[in-house]
Amino acid sequence: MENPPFIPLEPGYHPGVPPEQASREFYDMIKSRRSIRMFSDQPVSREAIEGIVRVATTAPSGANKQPWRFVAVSDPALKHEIRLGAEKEERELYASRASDEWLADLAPLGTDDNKEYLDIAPWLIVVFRLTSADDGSKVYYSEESIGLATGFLLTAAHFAGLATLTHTPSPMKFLGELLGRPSNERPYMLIPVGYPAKDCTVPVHAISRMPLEEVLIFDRGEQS
Ligand code: IYR
Repeated sequence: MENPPFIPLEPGYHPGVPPEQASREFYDMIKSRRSIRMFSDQPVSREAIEGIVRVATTAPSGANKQPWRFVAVSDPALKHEIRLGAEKEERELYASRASDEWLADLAPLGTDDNKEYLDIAPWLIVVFRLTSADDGSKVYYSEESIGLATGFLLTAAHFAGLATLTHTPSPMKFLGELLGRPSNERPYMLIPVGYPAKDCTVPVHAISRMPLEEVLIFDRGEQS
């Protein structure tokens, strides 16, 4: 088989400081990210939304198929339709679909089926995962790819001073129908984007993170 074309790697980003310091600085930026449910109605420009989605599109993906679409909704009537659709599913989730164990795990978050923030946040970004490319060809590792792109988006939003929520109304099929998306697109996440309300609070439960020693293992683990 003929060799595929390659080009020299362009000089990449260099922070100008060693990786130990650069990663600390990045950590100091990202560690304050919180999922919030109390948004301000303060507007966010379309350019800002384009900016964070552009970041998401730089994510790696299986065979570079980029199996994603981002639908950005700011129209109040459409946001309200999304709210009604989400609340319909969530009412059932909280009333009967979720197991007792699930409900107990959610209790410290103080969530319920009221999704007022879907009206209030200036933008709702609906992330869709492609199950096949638009030309009908296959996509690969689309779950991994869409997760990476969404992570990039959340990180970019925080870096840009914007708050987000990783909302997954369950099930999410209604989003594809409401937004008129083709059948090769599966809703993956509904992400309200905006500024926090002045009196925004977050659940204490959601703040702590496991210590590095618990989640990072070098080689086969320290023998002490
Ligand atoms: N989708 C529901 C329930 C919910 C589920 C999990 I797992 C969470 O971390 C938070 C909420 C809701 O949004 O209320």
